[in-house]
Amino acid sequence: MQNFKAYILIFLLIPFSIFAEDGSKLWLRFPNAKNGISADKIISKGNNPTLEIAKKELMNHWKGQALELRTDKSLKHLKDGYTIKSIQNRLVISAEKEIGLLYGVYHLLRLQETKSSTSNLNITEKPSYDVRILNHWDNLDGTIERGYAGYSLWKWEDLPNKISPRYEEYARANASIGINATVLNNVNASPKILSKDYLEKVKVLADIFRPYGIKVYLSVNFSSPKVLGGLENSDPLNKDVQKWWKNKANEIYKIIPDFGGFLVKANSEGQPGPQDYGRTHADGANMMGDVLKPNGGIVMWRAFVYSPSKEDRAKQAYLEFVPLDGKFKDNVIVQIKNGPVDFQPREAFNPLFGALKKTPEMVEFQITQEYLGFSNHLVYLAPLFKETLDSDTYSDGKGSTIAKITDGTLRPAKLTAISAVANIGEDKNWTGHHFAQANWYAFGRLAWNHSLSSEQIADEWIKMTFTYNQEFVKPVKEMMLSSRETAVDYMMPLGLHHIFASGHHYGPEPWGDYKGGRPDWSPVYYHQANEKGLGFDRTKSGSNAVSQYFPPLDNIYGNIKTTPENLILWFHHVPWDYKMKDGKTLWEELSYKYDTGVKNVRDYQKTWDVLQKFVDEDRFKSVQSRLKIQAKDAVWWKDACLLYFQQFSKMPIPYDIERPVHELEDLKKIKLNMGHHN
Ligand code: BDP
Repeated sequence: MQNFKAYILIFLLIPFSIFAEDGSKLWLRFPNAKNGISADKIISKGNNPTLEIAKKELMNHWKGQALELRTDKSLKHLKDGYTIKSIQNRLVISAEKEIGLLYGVYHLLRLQETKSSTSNLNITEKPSYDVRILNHWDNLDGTIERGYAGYSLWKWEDLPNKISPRYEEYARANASIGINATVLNNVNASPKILSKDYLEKVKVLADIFRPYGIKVYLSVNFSSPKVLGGLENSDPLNKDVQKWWKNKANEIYKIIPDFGGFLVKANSEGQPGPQDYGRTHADGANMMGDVLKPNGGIVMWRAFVYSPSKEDRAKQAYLEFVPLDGKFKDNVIVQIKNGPVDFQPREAFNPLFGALKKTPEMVEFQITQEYLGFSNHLVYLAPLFKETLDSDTYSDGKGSTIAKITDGTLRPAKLTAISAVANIGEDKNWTGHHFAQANWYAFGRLAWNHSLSSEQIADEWIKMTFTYNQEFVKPVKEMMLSSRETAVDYMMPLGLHHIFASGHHYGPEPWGDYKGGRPDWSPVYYHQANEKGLGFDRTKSGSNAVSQYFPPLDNIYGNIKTTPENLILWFHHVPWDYKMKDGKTLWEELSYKYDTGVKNVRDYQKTWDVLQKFVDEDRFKSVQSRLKIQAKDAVWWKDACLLYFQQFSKMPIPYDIERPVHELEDLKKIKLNMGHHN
């Protein structure tokens, strides 16, 4: 009888353990059972909730040697970091704080899961940035701006009473890759988030995240004093307004003593801000800095500002912020998108990096694939993140990379930070596409250590998420590493940008013009195609955006011969018959790039299909069907762009390139119903 029951149990469990792979475990795919080491093999002092989590993780999952977890005040210089050392017959993890110990435990588990050696360890880890933060663009009604993995994880209606188990899973996943901060709500912020009711809900999340080392921040609406507080205006120099923010900050800190601070989108895309009252960004940011300062909070003030003016959109943030350099309080950080336009598949880096010499700067990346095929396309973003971080701005001489400007190396800063817009939603696998999990993972790993290579990060992720079998790891890694360039090729090669369908930004719409709309939201503004050529002239003869770069970059980008070809159409209006470095004309080069993009996606389909035996059925099929969409979309992009641009180049599509399968007129009729304003 006993046996019989056991059989039934096994029978019931088998389908779940072998076949049901919904991706919900992310890269933390340890078996559920407690099969780690026993409590007596872990030496530690004190009882602290974070330490308890660290011990629990070890007891559930660590199959190696006995351990000691040791807090050590002399390790303060490592910040949230830790050391792991093999000492005689045990492993000793030391850190200044308990959170460092937890990070050390996840490091060990990563070594175990990737089948790396855990003997003779002598590891020292120190994070590249102090604040490693996700920005959720989640609205209070449960929708997510630019979210492609379902509705928001935050169930505002249910909070503060009903608590989803996913809140803690979310915290654990972030802690496992070193993310230590989160902005819960959309930068297009509802003033309601600061109401008492909502703060009580936020408190519940903050309490759950705290033992995992994660601090909560909020996006705030600049008009909150007026809209929520009923004041006459929200002028930052109005004493009543200042008092309102002070009281609000105090109220928040009473409820959430370790509250991180505010993220602010002001005077951008219709959001209110200090300029509504003739004040500057510094006036607005400093007022908020002042009220948060007594409790150690910070302000992340976004530099993503532009308005429909005659000025090249790519120049506007620089023009507004450079004159304010040195005017910001010391707990204000200017948060700058990687490129000067908007999270395009490839942009030149944002010239504001390095240009603010007396103001701390931080990068904002976008993990959610607003401009990269949503959760349908497989695009591994570590190479994009690295491209930005490794860009040399020359601001303080050669070697002034964006990483070194923002991590405190070149500009000693009180606090350093790095952020990214999350791709997380309530989908079972969190991110829609299984491979989009890798982008969340990669952001966390790079925020912790920006010198890791894209390859190293992909390698870890694949092994932990799928299998460490090299027959799988190698081809999947190649696919991931080339995937960003592939997307650039089939969408916007050679520095083309923002030729997306307006509003949803999913498919191509190079014909999109601004009749009745805003020029700076229209593809023709960005590609400038005409009989002569293609591309945006940002040299001296054009918008002169090149002048915003430090020498020698201003000259390098200002000269068509020295501009890297992957940005040539970003900086120049290039004649159709211009000879590229490989001898092809611009038109031919463009055609081949689109074709390469399509071919690569077809190759990814083959790569994936032969790997079927290594992957559970659910995840295999899910990725396979999305690759089909990606392949179709790539052809759609290629046909739309080549057929449209051909009207200007009047040149034939090179002979050995696959013929278009669409009519331009049919493609122009496609109207996806995906909503959104710009
Ligand atoms: C753009 C998005 C828009 C955001 C805006 C921002 O299209 O939805 O609100 O950026 O970052 O990429 O504020």
